[in-house]
Amino acid sequence: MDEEKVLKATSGNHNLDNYEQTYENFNWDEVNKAFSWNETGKVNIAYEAIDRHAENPKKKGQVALHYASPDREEKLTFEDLSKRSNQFANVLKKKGIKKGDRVFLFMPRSPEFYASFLGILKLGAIAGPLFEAFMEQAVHDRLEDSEATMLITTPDLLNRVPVDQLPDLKQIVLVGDSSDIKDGYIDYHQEMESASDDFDIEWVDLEDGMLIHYTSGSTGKPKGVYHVHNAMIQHYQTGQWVLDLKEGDVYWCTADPGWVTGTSYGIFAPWLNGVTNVVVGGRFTPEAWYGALDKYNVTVWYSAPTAFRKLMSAGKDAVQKHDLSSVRHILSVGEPLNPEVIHWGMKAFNLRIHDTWWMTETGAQLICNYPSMDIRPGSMGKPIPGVEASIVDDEGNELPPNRMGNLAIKEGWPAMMRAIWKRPEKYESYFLNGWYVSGDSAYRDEDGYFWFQGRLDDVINTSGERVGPFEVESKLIEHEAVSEAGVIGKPDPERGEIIKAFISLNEGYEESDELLEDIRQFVKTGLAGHAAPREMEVTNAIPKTRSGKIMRRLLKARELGLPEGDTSTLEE
Ligand code: 6R9
Repeated sequence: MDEEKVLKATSGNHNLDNYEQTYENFNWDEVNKAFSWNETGKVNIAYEAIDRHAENPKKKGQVALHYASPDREEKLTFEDLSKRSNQFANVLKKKGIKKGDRVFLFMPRSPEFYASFLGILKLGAIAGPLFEAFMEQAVHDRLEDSEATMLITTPDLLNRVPVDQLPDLKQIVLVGDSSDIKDGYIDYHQEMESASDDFDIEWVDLEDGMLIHYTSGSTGKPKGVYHVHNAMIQHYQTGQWVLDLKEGDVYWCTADPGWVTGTSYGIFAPWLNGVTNVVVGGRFTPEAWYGALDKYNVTVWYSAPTAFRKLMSAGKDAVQKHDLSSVRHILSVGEPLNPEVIHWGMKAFNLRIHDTWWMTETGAQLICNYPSMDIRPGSMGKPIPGVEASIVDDEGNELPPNRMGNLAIKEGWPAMMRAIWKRPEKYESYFLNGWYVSGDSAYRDEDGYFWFQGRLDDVINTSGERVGPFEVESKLIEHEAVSEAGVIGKPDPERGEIIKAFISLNEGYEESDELLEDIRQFVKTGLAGHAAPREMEVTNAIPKTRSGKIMRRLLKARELGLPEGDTSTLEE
């Protein structure tokens, strides 16, 4: 490695001060000592995250949540959050919700979101957070597959919930003004007013479910990735090692809880560590984001390359208006972190940006850069202690350094998903020879640093959102003018990838700018804004396999002018 390119470890008092030594000696059982379940055998992640601090006279008055959106600002202490989530758990109990039931949340980030989410967990039910940007089809697929019996949403979003097509969905809680709440719906604020703030928490088993995150694959409907309370062991520990959280920190994770980053690291890691958490609602603007760092004196900041790239392109003026000196540690996740973004971070903050790699399925961080470690820009870092990572071939055999292959993790880390909801064969398909095979390709250098190469399947990563081409194609062909569609991710300097759609038109339709825009809008309103293709090309030959599968790999190769590879299965 060219020494000039390395960003040296930072000095100071870090929670993980000797990576190599800790890696050698660490055992997950040690983490149990941080929690009372070690003695009581009783577990609930919401207790460990919130109530434990609310019971502590020194912690209960500390701000747990600083909430800020353009039209609302609020702060809640650990005691406030404990009480509000108790109230909501009582509301759920009164409405007949039981342990194991799926309760979904489809609403913007707000104090009510966090109280509801924690209340669901306190009752032992399973929470399913959905992006507020989802449109009708996306909402339908997730509620149908999970057989959710209750949904918490807002009056504004209700028209995207196809209630009549969801036989399991029995109750809807609306968070909004009483005047907007029609008969037949549960009024959140009214119920909360009369609910007790005392609740006998449901003690569960470490292996009991708490959360389902839907994520897209390259084929088929989105998958329900199922997580259990045991994940807290890793959320807590990576909060220490990777986020380097300490007493007195103010932490901001910019991710929405519809994405796993917004739950594992937007809820659990900071609160399990008793740290003040900042949540910023509303749209991204450089002004709002720099403003939040400044106003709340954020010390530890977790975001994504797509956001850093936007801040980078906003230029110096935006930075200089703010005092960002409180920030001491910055992290990134979701896509490869470009070296030039790391270099921008050095200029704007005089800090290194620490890349972290993990997935919805892994539940928590696995391969990371640590403050006490040299950073090689472009590398995802090294596995956390307690986790074995490797590069394997398609048979599950480990490959030597510098060989590209499947990025794989030895089965059995604490936060690993425990199922794909109702699809055991899908779950099994992730594992090979004792390895969890991630679907990413990567290599490991001689010194143990991992380098990301790309997705092996066709999943598109646009501005940090994972979009399954299949979902977009399905929506495209629902448009009356579209007969066939093939969707790929096309490399883009700002968004990582953009969605490009190849479509063929039904007879009687002529290509025009208006028609293409109409089709784009159709996807946007039917699926989600981020799922709408930014580029579209009309073609009468979408390559498919003999069994009828669209060959996205081939579309992409042609688009990028790369060799076409094996086309033996191509339909003539
Ligand atoms: C947490 C999260 C997972 C996929 C993953 C990979 C990509 C995530 C990355 C990264 C390069 C990183 N990814 N972190 N690629 N460098 N540091 O992102 O979960 O939405 O399930 O996406 O994202 O391709 O396989 P999820």
